[in-house]
Amino acid sequence: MKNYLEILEKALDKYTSQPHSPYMNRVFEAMRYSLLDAGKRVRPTLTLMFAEASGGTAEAALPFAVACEMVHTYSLIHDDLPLMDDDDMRRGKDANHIVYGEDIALLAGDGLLTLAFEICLCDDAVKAVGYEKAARAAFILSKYAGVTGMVGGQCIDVMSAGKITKENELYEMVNGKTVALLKAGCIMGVIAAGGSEKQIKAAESYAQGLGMAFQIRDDILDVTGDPTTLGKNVGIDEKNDRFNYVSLYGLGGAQILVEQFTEEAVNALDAFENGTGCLKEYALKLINREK
Ligand code: GRG
Repeated sequence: MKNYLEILEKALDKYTSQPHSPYMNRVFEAMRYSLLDAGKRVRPTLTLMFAEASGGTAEAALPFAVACEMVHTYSLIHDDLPLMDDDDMRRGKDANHIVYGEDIALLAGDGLLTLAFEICLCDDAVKAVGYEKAARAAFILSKYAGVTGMVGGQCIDVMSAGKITKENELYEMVNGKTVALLKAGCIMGVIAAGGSEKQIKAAESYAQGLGMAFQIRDDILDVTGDPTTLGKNVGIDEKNDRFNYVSLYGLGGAQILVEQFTEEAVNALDAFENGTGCLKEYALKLINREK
């Protein structure tokens, strides 16, 4: 498998290194604190892999991969705030608001969210894929990150605290909170490469399966995981009285679901002619992830 991580780290650094005034230094520092050298980079890695599987290059898809990771990082910063999950550890270090205070953490999240769309439509992106594809990728990112996607999923979570007891409600929440942004990452890769509508649909199906598997594995790790390896606190769902796939099916049943959803993801790859080996390998690797 290519060293996608190295390419991504360099690009994330580059796109947050622009010159800025002394007044803005603090918020840029806070943005970079949560963004750089941290996280598994699952969403942007998928963007690059799908670009290659659709006959394009990882390089051309890089701005969109960066944008997706920025939106993801903003969501983590906001999610850790005392008015949301009130968590003090993220990506192996103090949460953003612990270091920078709640006001700057909020702004760092806002800064990453808006910069993401600037990058989707920046000169590099337009030169690489043209205005039309860049605009379509930005549309996809806003749609899946927004109120009918990730923000909507978070809304279900906030409003239903402790009250979700049915699988269909849980499924809807996970579809928003976790699956939606993974879909954006995968689809943007296909768009950047000029892939077909059939490939866009297949990327969406892959992300559907992978996203469900990813979240259910997350539920398992919230019980069995090691905080040092995970880089975040565990036992959060139990502490917050949250219903999840482990409370519904037990640890063994939940892991079976992880495997079934991963199989669905892998089956969706038939729509691509080449370069799906790494996407298959990646999905299978996540089945037993410990972080
Ligand atoms: C809009 C405020 C707001 C929040 C959005 C995504 C989200 C909702 C909250 C984050 C908390 C959470 C547990 C979300 C589920 C998705 C998930 C498993 C996130 C963690 O993703 P990883 O494991 O994290 O890819 P790293 O740090 O590796 O990037």
